[in-house]
Amino acid sequence: MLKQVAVLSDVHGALPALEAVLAEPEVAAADLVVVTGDVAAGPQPVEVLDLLTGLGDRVRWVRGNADRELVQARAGRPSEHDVSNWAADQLRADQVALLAALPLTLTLPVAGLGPVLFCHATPRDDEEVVLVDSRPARWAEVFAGLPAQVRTVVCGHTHMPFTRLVDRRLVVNPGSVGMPYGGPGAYWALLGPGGAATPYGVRRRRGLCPGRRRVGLSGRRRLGGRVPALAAQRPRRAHRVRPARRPLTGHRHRVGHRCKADRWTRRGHPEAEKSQA
Ligand SMILES: [Mn+2]
Repeated sequence: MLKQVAVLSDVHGALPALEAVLAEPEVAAADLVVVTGDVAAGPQPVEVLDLLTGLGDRVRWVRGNADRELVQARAGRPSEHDVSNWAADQLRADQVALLAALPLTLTLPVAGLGPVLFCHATPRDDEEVVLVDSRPARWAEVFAGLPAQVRTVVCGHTHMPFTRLVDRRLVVNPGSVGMPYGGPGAYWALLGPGGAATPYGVRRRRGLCPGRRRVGLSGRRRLGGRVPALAAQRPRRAHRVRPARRPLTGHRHRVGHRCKADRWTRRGHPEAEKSQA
């Protein structure tokens, strides 16, 4: 049974952001780091994969759609994203083999949560989109094949951090380490009781963003069957605003990468519109 699991999603080849998150004391102290996909498609694919593989069995991996696209690009099927084709060309053969062998999902026991399923987009697909305000029927459809004992699902892909109770499950999206949605900062999540003030947190990294905000469930007991306050939707400023260093979002514009989730959310995703109707 794991006590603390740090979840890092959607690193997208952003080495400084990954280094910053790995240096967070709670991440360094976690029993395990789970990387939930889209690790390498970005500006520093080789360095990011080398840093994570260097951590050995402290890291467990799940495949994202962008990781799959790198493998496909190397097999002669180019991605629609130029940055993915560029990143695929940079990778060593052993790194392509690593990405090709990644599983779609991973289930691990975490203290206080039981078996936790980790995936990139959904448990059944690496690129379909569910959002914090997707309808309950949509979530039920997406989770239809899950074992009943899986009460917690962690997914990434949309780069939008949230927690939600739906389909009798706790759903956690840690947001993105390397390509944050909505503002600068590297987002990650910590699962499990004890340690920090929150048993589960989604944070912005101090020093890489204008301020540090802490959002998440507000108490350990809240994971034990009570409905958690969805504080993630109402970020509360926990520290004074500090001057920004170079925002991490800059790399997105330089390399011209824009994932599907980004396009959808920018102009209003059909799923979001439906759920608001
Ligand atoms: Mn992504």
